[in-house]
Amino acid sequence: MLRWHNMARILVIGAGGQVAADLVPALDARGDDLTLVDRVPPEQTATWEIFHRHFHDRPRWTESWKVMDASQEPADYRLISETRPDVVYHLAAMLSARCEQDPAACWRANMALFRNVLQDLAEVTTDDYRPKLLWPSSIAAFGPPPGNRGGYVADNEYPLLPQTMYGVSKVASEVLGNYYADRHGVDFRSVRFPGLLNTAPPGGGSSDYANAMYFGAVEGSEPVCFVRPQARIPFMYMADAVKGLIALADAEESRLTRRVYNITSFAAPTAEEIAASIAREIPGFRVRYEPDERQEYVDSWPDDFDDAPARDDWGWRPGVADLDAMTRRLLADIRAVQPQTT
Ligand code: AKB
Repeated sequence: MLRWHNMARILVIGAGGQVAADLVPALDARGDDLTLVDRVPPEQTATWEIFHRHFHDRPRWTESWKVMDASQEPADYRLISETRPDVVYHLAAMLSARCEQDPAACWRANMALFRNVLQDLAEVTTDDYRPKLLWPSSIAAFGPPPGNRGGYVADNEYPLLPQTMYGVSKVASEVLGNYYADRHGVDFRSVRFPGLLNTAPPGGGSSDYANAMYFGAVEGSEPVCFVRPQARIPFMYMADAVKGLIALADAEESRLTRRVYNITSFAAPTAEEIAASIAREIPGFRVRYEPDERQEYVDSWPDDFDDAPARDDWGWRPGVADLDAMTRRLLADIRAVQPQTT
C-alpha cells in the first residue's frame, strides 16, 4: 500500500496501461490507498516513467505493485477477496488493431480476466460489503446498423453491432457486467469512451492515428496517419476520461438509471482537423496520409456520441471544451515528458 489513511481503498488492474497513466496520479492526489496490478513489473510498462515522476518523493511506491496475469482460464482468482477494496478499476485490455490481428488472444485478454474479476466480486459482495467495479467500454461497442452506408451518431441505447473483435469483447463484457449486477448484486459501472489522448505512447488502438500525430509533432517528424483526412470519430483528453470514471464511481447508485454510459467531450474532429489544430500551435506541421486496414475499423464507429443520460444521471461535464484547447494542453504534456525539437 502507498500510505495509510481513511480514504477509499482502490485496486487498479491494468496499472501499466494508457488510462492508468492518468488515473493512478489522480486517485493518489485524492489520498486514496492504492494497490496496483499488472501482468508485468512496473519497469516494463508504458506508465513507468510517468509514475516514477509522480511518486518521486516516495521511492518505495513499487511495493504497492502486484504482478499477476489471470487471463488464463480456469484461474483461482482471489485478488478482490484478498485485498478487499472499496473500488476496483479494471482497465486491463488489448486494443482494437491488436485484437484484429489475434482474435483468440483478444478474447483471452479482454474476457477471461474480466469474468474472473466479476466472479471474485460476486463471491465477496454482501449487503455490508459491496465494492464498486469501474470498467471502460468503448466507442468500438457500436457498429453501423444494417443498410447504413454513411456516418451515424450513437445515443446511449443505439444498437450494439460491432464489426471488430475488440468491439465484440466490449459488448460481451457490458452484457456480462449487467448479468453479474442483476444475478449477483455486483455494483458494476461503465463508461463508453471515445478515442483517448494523453502522454502514454500509442499502443495498438485504431484511434492511435491521433496520438501518433501529437507525438510526431513534438518530435518534429512528419507522422504517418493511417486513416483518410476526412475520417471522423470523437476524442477525449485523458484527464476528462479519468474525471468521468471517478465521477461515476462517486455517484449515488440510486441516481443511476443504467450501468453503461456514453461520455463525450468536444465536437468530433476529422483527422485533418486534428492536424490543422496542431499546425496552429506548430506552424509547418504536416501529416502523411497512408490509410490501411485500421481505416475500416474506424469507419465502423460512430461519427459522434450522445451522452445525455450521463449528464442527467450523474452530472457528467467534460473540462476541455474544444479541440484547440485539448491540443494546447496535450502538446504541453508531451513536451514535459519527452525530448522534443519543436
Ligand atoms: C482503440 O482504438 O482500440 C481504442 C478504443 C477506441 O477503444 N482507443
